[in-house]
Amino acid sequence: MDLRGLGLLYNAAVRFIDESVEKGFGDKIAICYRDELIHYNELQEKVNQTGNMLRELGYKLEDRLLMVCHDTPEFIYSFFGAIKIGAVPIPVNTMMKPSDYEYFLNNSRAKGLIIHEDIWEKIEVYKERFCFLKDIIIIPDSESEQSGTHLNFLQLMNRASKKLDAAMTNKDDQAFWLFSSGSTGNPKGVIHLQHDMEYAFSTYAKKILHISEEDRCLSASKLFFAYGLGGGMYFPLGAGASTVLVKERATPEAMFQAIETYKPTIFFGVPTLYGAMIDYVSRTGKQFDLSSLRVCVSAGEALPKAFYRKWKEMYNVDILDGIGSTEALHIFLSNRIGDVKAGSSGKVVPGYEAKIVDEMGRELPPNEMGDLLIRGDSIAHGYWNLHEQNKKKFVGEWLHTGDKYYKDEEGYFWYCGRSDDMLKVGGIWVSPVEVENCLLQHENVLEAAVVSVQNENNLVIPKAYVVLKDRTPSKEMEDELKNFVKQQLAHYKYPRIIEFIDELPKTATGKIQRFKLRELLKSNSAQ
Ligand code: 3UK
Repeated sequence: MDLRGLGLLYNAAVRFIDESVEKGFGDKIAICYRDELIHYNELQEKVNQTGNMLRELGYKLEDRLLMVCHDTPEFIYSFFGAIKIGAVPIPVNTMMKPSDYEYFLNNSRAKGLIIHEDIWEKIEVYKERFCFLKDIIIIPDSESEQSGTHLNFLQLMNRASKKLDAAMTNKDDQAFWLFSSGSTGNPKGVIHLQHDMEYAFSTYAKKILHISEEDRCLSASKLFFAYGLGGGMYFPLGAGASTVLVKERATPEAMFQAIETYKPTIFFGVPTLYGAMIDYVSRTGKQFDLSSLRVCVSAGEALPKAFYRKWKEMYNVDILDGIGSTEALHIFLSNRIGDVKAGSSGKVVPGYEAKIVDEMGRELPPNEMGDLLIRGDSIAHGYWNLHEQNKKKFVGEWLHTGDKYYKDEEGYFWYCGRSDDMLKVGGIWVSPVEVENCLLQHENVLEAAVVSVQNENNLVIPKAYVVLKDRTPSKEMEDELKNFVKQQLAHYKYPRIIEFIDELPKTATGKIQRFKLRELLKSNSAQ
């Protein structure tokens, strides 16, 4: 009996992998990775083998697995293999510090960890602190390698059967979690359901990108980000298209090279990367052939108008700026091919609704700035174990994005900033509190406050105001503090600018008034 036919059962791995094979894409390329080309038939087999490996290890419906994986085919095998047996994969950022993984593991209570070998080597010393962890499954550089006392992903997977029946999940079962950063510094587990990827696919990917089996996608944003998960994985797989995976950091050079080698038709980047790519070309004078691209996407933070124009002039292709979030899963406001208002986030994506409200929740007329709320069926089930925050963030059918926006008379949305203190640096969240707490651990630092400043392209960089204990400010101290943060936290979080001051503005209760520092910045830049 085909249980899928009953209409009750739904499994995202069946939808994104098995159905692609059933639709006749079996001999088409699903994944390009280095010099490997993986066809849909083989992808299906590997996903089944991974699912069987996990089943044999005892994984069942609702069991969680943390994934700390680079962008390699094993990411995709693990993600869909777990989902197919009803287990819940939780891909997380590969650039974090050991204590962050301790938090992810203990907060999620994952029983299993699938991790690339080089990252495991960095966190192995902390393993006694992982309270709920049972299995450590290591992805080695090659199959023959020993993985010590731990499980070897490649050996176990290749031994497992290539046939696998999906678990009896339905559309509202948990499928996967992602972690999203909060202003208090603690990441929140965002629970996504089996139907969420299909919703984002059939709205944004189909109606805005018009993705088809002819396409080939390249995402600079890594797969563990909600943005990269769509662009680099379930958008192309859902359409019978191909994805290009790049394990290395998305530098301008690496991206130009990947575009020339694999000739993608859709490229997903963040504003800082577009800026760096434009800059790279003007600095080196090198020419690249980007003629395979039919559309580029930008998200993560607002795309400066100048980048849109310059890119169009250089490569004659549109960059579609769109806003998405981990909670919404993907992009819900976007510019369209042939309909771009540079500097805006575009219009509402079909399948979503948006409204801008005042503090009382009243909808505002055009051109008035307020809080952006959205509605649509890819919005997460909620945060894991955060009852109070859930009540504020997910209100009825509406998601409070935490962003300030206004809508113009033509229906285009214009980003005006965050309602909290969080910073988006290079498209990735940075919590000012976390960076401040780190600076405070330095023996010479008395007080610290981190705010965002804009660089010459209006992109956000973190700036720290620091009060030193009794040392006089110096360039050496500035460099020392920057290096100190780089060592303690993920690299991208360090303050690019440090200013030493005598005292920080505070409330009567001693809370740092970051808004006063921001005002100070504004008045300084106006002078
Ligand atoms: C900000 C933007 C202005 C905004 C994401 C595409 O960025 C993504 O998810 P995150 O959870 O962050 C969400 C927040 O980032 N933001 C994102 N895009 C834009 N601000 N213009 C933009 N184009 O504050 C939003 O609330 O990391 C992006 C797809 C999936 C995603 N998860």
